[in-house]
Amino acid sequence: MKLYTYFRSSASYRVRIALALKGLGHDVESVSLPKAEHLADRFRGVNPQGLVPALEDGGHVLIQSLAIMEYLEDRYPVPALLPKDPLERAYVRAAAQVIACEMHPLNNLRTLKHIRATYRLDDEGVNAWYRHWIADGFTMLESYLNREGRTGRYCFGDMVTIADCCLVPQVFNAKRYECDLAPYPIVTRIFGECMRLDAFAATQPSKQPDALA
Ligand SMILES: N[C@@H](CCC(=O)N[C@@H](CS)C(=O)NCC(=O)O)C(=O)O
Repeated sequence: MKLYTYFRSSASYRVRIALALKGLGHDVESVSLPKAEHLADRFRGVNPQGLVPALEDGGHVLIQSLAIMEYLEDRYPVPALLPKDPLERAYVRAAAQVIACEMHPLNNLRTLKHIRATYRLDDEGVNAWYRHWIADGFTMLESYLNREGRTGRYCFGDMVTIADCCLVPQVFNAKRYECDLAPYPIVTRIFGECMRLDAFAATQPSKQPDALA
């Protein structure tokens, strides 16, 4: 397997965690977002969307971190990152999608570049936008996790799932932009629990070879 990744990419971090949890060794190719390598023809040949991550397995290229994690779950089911019960699976997928589908796209690099250029925003304006959508998303996630009452050490009891694989990278992003996380005690507690696990700690942005390069 080969993972196309960038150390600061939270969508890539999700997949790095899932691969680590499942103990799946893989080659790594760094695709630098600041150098716009993701937009070059070479990488668009891998992922026409021009987004990281992408995962090659057995000559097939997979894109979209949620689809990649579901593929890994189907292909390499142990240890499981989704519960068996359909309602429980839907709960875990919903928590993952609040982050990956509602929060992340609004604060993605291309979105930030677009609002900066089109609406002539300065750093302060862009940061305000960023923090707004972090607060909006984490408020939604916190109240969902609270209402469902299914959390334990992690989003789903004491089982690590794809919801945790999404939650941790999003908290990293929020911390990078100095967002106030005090209003989200469940989210931050789960973050702390996950970071005690090697699969989350060893794959974090600052530990990646391209961060150290
Ligand atoms: N929904 C996609 C999002 C992928 C994505 O947006 N990746 C970001 C890095 S986290 C990226 O490549 N951004 C480049 C850009 O916005 O130009 C997924 O989950 O894989």
